[in-house]
Amino acid sequence: MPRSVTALAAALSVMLIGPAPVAAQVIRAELTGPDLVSAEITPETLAALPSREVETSFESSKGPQSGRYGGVLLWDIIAARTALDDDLKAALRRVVLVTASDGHQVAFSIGEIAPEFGNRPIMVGLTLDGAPISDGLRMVSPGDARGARYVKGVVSFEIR
Ligand SMILES: Nc1nc2c(c(=O)[nH]1)N[C@H]1C(S)=C(S)[C@@H](COP(=O)(O)O)O[C@H]1N2
Ligand SMILES: [Mo]
Repeated sequence: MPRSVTALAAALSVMLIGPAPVAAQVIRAELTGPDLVSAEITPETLAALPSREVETSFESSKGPQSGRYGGVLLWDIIAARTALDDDLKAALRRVVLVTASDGHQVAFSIGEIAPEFGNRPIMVGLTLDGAPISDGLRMVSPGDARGARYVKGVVSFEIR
């Protein structure tokens, strides 16, 4: 078939049946930990928890970045899905190891995020400057001077 005919056929099929559907990205991460049935963390399951917004800025290898992230406090997720908040003194030994799809890992400590201790507003981010973050859950670590803990594409939270 001449190229122009092929191009016309392709153009016609887009007009008639629309562009090929792009598979919607499934955004989900697994939360695991001691004495815990594993829980699924998705934008839908997070919608049941209080959301908040925070202005952030950090330094990166690409220069300074700033933005307004919306999301849910990591502490609120842990308090809702585990019993760690029942015995805070014992929980202070623990960390939340966050892993991304590319293998990037960072830890946040329970003492850092617990409201009665560090009270840092570390969040699981769902929006940036009001727009949904479409490529996965993003950690938000307000106050960090550098961006390494703003983990993109989180696939798991392991309380250890
Ligand atoms: N999954 C993943 N998240 C990541 C990184 C990474 O390598 N992998 N790099 C971090 C670092 S070092 C910085 S400075 C910021 C950069 O954020 P940006 O990609 O939005 O500019 O992302 C952070 N999040
Ligand atoms: Mo970075």
